[in-house]
Amino acid sequence: MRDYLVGGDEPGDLVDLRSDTFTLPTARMREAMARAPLGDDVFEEDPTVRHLEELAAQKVGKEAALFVVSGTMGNLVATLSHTQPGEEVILGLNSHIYGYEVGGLARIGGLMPRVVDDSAGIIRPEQVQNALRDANIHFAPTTLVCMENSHNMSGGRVMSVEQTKALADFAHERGFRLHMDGARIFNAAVALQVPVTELTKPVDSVMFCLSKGLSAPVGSLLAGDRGFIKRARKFRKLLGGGMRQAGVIAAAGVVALEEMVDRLGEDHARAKALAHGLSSVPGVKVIASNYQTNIVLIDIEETGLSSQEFARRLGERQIRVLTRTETALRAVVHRHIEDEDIDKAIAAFREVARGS
Ligand code: TLP
Repeated sequence: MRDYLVGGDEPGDLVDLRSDTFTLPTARMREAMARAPLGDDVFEEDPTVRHLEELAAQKVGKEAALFVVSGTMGNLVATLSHTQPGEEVILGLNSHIYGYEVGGLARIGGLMPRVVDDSAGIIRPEQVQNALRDANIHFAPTTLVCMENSHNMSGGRVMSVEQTKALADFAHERGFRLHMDGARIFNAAVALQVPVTELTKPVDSVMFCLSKGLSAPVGSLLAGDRGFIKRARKFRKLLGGGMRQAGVIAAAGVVALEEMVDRLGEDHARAKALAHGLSSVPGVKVIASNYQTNIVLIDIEETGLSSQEFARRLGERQIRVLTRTETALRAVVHRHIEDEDIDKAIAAFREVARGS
């Protein structure tokens, strides 16, 4: 039994590459959760939540931070706090906010999305420029730009400090704000070997997740200046996200930020090993050949199997992945994936690809 499993958790022989969201809390997280001092966080009286928010703000170089239930809630609260209904938001066609957050931007925010092509994982100032239109009575005014780092749908690609600064400068020159969906911003910082603040300082707000590679069971943070976080706190309440003794879960988040960032490089190294190994499997292609963090996209079209069927056959061999398109799969490496699991996964891909 692997050390992160306690009675009742899933057995350890499964290689679960579906997402880093499947990571279970560490023993130190469970201890911290049991010991955490608590209070009512709607009254801002939970000392553990306050500690987590202060630590988070300091980690990403912002004045303040807000603990939210999920990345989806953090992004929604951010877009609501930056805008008024009826405004236009520029964001990537493949971004999580646009494609995977149930349309909250439009439905709850009353916001008009205008998309640019982020299939390479980045948004350049020229693309935003091309999406802009002159002031005209017909148009919804643009006030916000959203970016994503690392970029999930392109296979975890990263946007550099220079690219982020260029986008932020462009947005600010035009009076727009820039929000970063940094669900995996620590993966990006580790991959780029830069302090995370270099990536987050240029943006007006950043959301990042504790519950992905950092292994906390629940929660994300939204960080920005004090006025922004004050508005965000109100929107979090509106959405039903005012939690009470939330220090129980925030305690795990503190451990996540203090202890789990530096090890992300191990996941990246194993993702590379997986990508290299899969490249040698006939019929299998690793899509984003410059995969940079913990996500690997795999094209299996040449095998003649649909991605659903390929994933099902991998599942029979105790390897779990998600389908990304009809012909592509996604594998995400995280703390529960060890070297032998990478070997097992490559061997299973080989078997399924050759139809044995
Ligand atoms: N991503 C999940 C799924 O929703 C696809 C995953 O397994 O990758 N931003 C980005 C870039 C994300 O990848 C995710 C989650 C979120 C936001 C939302 O976070 P949660 O799941 O906490 O709402």
